[in-house]
Amino acid sequence: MKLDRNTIEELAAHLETAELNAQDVVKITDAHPDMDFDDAYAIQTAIRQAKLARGQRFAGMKMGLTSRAKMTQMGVETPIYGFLMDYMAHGDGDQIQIDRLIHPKVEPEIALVTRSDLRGPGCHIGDVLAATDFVVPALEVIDSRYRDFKFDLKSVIADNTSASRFVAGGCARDPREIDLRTLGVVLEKNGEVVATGAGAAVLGHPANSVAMLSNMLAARGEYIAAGTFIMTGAVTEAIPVTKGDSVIARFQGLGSISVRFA
Ligand code: OOG
Ligand code: MG
Repeated sequence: MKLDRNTIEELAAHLETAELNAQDVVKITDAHPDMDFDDAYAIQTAIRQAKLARGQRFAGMKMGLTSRAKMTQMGVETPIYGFLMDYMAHGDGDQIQIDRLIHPKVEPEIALVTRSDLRGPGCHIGDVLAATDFVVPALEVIDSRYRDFKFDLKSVIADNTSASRFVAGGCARDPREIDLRTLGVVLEKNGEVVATGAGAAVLGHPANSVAMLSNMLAARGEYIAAGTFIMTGAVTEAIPVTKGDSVIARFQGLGSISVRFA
């Protein structure tokens, strides 16, 4: 760690204020070029603690930058993780208020819910499949608090990996019954196909993303508890949305999710 406790708390408050006021800020590594990855996750954790202290509830975990499409789009090379809270959740068919967001983008994701604890290190795809209760499609709305969506890895980790809103919907399926690698995904905006992909885009298999999450958490003495909802990361690049846009994400054999931005 390179930053002291006060600076970590200050940066957490700075980034959370940007989120809650929907006002962008410059990336924090500009003023703190020496900060390291432990500092970045400590800032993210401080944001999570602040939300919990205000009575909001933990709703799950997310992996980010797990596909080549996303790494290329954002110019970063390493998967990262963040957390989800209850107020970020929307239902299938909902309207999402865009005025509360800065410059949102949508991305289709494959999510799962665990039925037993998952602990790294050494967690692999077999452990994840054995611990998975069901797989469910999801749509993430990311909204970087950084100006023009420009950041480096440490800045985006501190900013809770751009987490903003998410929708889980469609059909829940047993991961043993479907091949998550060949599961096709189609993203449509205002009736036009804007991105397509398949589950294998996510680290070869979306369950690998959860194994990686469990191993990354283990490095901090944490684990994935039974019953955790986990989004495994965008299958395609993220697509910007503006007021009035309708979005549908279709998942082969798992149904679809639609939202409108109002
Ligand atoms: C970082 C979050 C990436 C994903 O699914 O890859 C992410 C960003 O692109 O702003 O959530
Ligand atoms: Mg995502």
